[in-house]
Amino acid sequence: MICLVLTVFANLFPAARGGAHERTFVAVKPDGVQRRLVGEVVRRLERKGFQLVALKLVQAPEELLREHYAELRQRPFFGRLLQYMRSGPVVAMVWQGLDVVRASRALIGATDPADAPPGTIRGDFCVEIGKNVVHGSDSVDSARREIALWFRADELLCWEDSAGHWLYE
Ligand code: DAT
Ligand code: MG
Repeated sequence: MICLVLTVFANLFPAARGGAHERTFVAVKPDGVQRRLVGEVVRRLERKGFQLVALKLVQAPEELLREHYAELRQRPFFGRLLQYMRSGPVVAMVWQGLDVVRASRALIGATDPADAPPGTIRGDFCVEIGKNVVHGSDSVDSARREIALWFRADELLCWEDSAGHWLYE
């Protein structure tokens, strides 16, 4: 109930979002699923201290992907990007925590794996921009849009984080 109130409040007042309740959308792309990297991605976000709010294996429909990547539709690689994202199931997730959007982008690394330092997911597990294993929202607003696109409200679970006391002052 408290969680529902917080979610409604955060959606009504975007400036109030954030803090330990900030959320982001992360997806293991088809290459990551095929290469058995789902556990690795989950492990890195978990051990950082973020809280898993939703997770599902999805064969993403083309319409969903067009919407998800709408801002890239004019780019020359758009067709290839859609084909790649439809080439197998993806693992869609929502993670929550302090500055989770920014911090998860840092854990993921630069878009082009060649620019992603070792220690990041893209730096450690891939070589090409067109097969870069994982997606993470780039802002709190994109996160909100992407979460709403990939998940129904009742798929986002609210559960007491017993580690929270040890993670947050
Ligand atoms: P990111 O996934 O780091 O947020 P983005 O939103 O700019 O990067 O692009 C979305 C995806 O599109 C990216 O993960 C891989 C693909 N992509 C981006 N730029 C590309 C390029 N120049 N050539 C091929 N694929 C590209
Ligand atoms: Mg992006």
